[in-house]
Amino acid sequence: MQTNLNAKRIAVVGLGLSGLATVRFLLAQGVKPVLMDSRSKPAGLEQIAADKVDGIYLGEFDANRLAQMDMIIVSPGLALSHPAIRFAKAQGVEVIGDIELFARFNNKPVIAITGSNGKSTVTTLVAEMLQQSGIKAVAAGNIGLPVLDALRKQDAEVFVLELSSFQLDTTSSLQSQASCLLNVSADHLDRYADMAAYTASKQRVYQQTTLAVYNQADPLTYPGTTAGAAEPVAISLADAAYGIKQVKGQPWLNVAGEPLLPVSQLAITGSHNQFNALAAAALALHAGASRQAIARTLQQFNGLAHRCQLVLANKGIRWVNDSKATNIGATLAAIAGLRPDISGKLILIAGGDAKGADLSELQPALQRDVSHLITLGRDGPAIAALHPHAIQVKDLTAAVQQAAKLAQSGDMVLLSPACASLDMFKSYAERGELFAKAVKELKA
Ligand code: UMA
Ligand code: ADP
Repeated sequence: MQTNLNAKRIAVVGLGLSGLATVRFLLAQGVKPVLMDSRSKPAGLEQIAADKVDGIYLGEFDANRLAQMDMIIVSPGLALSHPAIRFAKAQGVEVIGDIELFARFNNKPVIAITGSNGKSTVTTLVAEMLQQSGIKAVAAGNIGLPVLDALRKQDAEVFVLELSSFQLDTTSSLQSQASCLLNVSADHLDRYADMAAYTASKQRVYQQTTLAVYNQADPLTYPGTTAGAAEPVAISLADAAYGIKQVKGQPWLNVAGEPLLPVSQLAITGSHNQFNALAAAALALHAGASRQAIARTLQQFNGLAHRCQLVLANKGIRWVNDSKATNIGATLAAIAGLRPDISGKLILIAGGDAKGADLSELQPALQRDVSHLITLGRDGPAIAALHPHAIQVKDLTAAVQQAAKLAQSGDMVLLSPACASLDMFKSYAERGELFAKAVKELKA
């Protein structure tokens, strides 16, 4: 599907990574868009020559100006409930996101991946499995590379897209060869009215797909009416076509009904990562990857930075950076995945911006598995209230110093915040880097 954008009045609202990529794409199409951002100085705006566009408006959005457009391309970081955007929509202006624009121009196969947790891991695995099979796969979307920048890569043969719920909300014509909803747990409840609305947004990944990969253990991922006639494929940690099978007393990954690899040969750890490996294998196999390449990738890929990453092992104490755990589900997965492997105490550092989540879901795991809890940030006190031995500290360096006082040989100190970082840091990556730095300074 190709849309004729010429002669359309188009506004790009939000000038972050994806907004700037959208502007570049529109300019290449011969369109002069109107640019808007609520910030007074969005980073990177200097890359756009002001005389090439039809005006740059910073600060509060002008609803009347937006209402004069034919189309608004809105950034994922902006809520569609913003009064100016709602007003323009009510006047008949088409409101889409960069993924929708990509979908209207792309003619290559797409693999689409969403879920509350595990998206980046699965997206990276699928792209790697395809590349190791000699297929030029490009990973893009929420993982970092804006899809409209990816679209310019002429030699790409398959796009592997990580999609957030925000991106799915503004997408309606994306066709995918295979899609996957990994899991649904509370996240972004500051943007959605309730879990039902958030789940409905995630389910949109199954629109216009041929293979719907879902999580047998999570009914919220079951392909519903949006999946139409797509073939459903269940991923499970039980004995199943895509599951874990005992072969001569050893657990193996079973892929398409055949044992592929002993679990002990997986380079990533934790049961959540066995699940991720199986989901990635199902998607990659459908897109043409070979079983050998899938197995090789799983033997080699040892995880992305800031996801349950060992920063330092010193004096028998392991320091683990899971800064990417920005919601409760990710922290629960880290605790469940790592606890069996700890001989001593688990000391958890958590807190930040909980994005409106009900933090009490953390309580059973905190009380059962965590010996000491150190909290920080805006919602730190609410997490601290769930544990008898919790200490709220002023910043991450103080958290690391406090953990050092408590830790002994055999213990693990885990940064897995269950919260976004934005109340104290630029990003989860900055938070993770600062943690690693503070830990290494302890040793010095
Ligand atoms: N912002 C404003 N005013 C504006 C526009 C944006 O204050 O007018 C703020 C937003 O509230 C947000 C920040 O600026 O805090 C960035 O927002 P954006 O929409 O401009 O984001 P981009 O830089 O385009 O990055 C987006 C994704 N970000 C979000 O969805 C918030 C990136 O995912 C993605 O990698 C990138 O597009 C390329 O596709 C990041 C993310 O945090 C990793 N995603 C969320 C998550 O994973 O939980 C959904
Ligand atoms: P996303 O891109 O969805 O944020 P990542 O692969 O970056 O996912 O992992 C984010 C966090 O979620 C990490 O803390 C990781 O340990 C945890 N995680 C990864 N896969 C899963 C899964 N399948 N279920 C629950 N948690 C997971």
